[in-house]
Amino acid sequence: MTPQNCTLIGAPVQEGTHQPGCLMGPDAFRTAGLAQELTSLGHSVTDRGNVAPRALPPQTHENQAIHHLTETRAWAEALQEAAYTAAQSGDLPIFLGGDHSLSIGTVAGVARHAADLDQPQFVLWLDAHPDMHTLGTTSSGNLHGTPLAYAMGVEGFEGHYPANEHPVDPANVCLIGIRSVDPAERALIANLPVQVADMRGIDETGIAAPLREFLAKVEAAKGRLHVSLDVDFLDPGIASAVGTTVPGGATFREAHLVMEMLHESGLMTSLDLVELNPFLDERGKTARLMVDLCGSLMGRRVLDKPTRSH
Ligand code: B3U
Ligand code: MN
Ligand code: MN
Repeated sequence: MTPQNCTLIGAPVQEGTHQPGCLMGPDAFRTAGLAQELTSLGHSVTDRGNVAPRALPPQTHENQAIHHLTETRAWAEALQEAAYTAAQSGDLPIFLGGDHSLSIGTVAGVARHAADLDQPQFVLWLDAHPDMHTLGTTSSGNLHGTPLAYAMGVEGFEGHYPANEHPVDPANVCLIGIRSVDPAERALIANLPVQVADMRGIDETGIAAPLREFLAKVEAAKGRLHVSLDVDFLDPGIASAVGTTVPGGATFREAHLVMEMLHESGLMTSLDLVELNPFLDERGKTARLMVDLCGSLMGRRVLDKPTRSH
């Protein structure tokens, strides 16, 4: 295993949701021993502390449901810059959320670096939700429901979110774990060449097949891979510390398998850990599970020989 230099970047953003608590996410990851887990696997870790949002003048949108638009943009600008700088260093940036609106900044930031390198940017979205609303379609007004649409350059953010200079090609996006989709997102998915593995498909083929297919595409294109892991990708029975629990999520074993396959691919170049709400956690159980999954993602394995017999 190649040791990596991991950079932890805290993004205590919670304005993208209605429920307070994600603000405590970065410190919960630290308390649950993320850095220690990574160093025990031979990696080096630099914790850069938390990013602070920019100060911006107030802005509004005609969709009255939207809340915290100014704050979301302020975080997006700061995180885009932080992500770009971290990616340029050549280290592995790990963004500690914070709700999923932080990916408005992180994906655009790493994609800017991929464009500098003239490599295609790929995104793996591990989530119960597609997070593909625009400012015009969100009815909850929770902007954590918008980052993937923005990342792909979908229209509907102009003048409100930062200009997205390097949108990710929808053909380079894969969503796994999807089981709660709003009508506007359904329409968008139908019209875009994104790869989607919903739970119905996963039940039929297993979780490895769609991931293997996607990783093969990333490898063939010599792409860079951003992984965005939402706690609600996991089944609420094993991960309850999240604002929107959706039944029927990834099991403990499915989630570890995804992490192990990602590690074996050697393709991941940046990572978001989002939507952990420590205020809803039971004695840090979900935080510790997320750290445990990061262990598998970064090289912890059951045996020191290939698992498969063929
Ligand atoms: N699609 C719904 C629900 C949702 C999206 N992301 C989360 N929940 N975590 C919405 O509010 O946009
Ligand atoms: Mn999400
Ligand atoms: Mn979600």
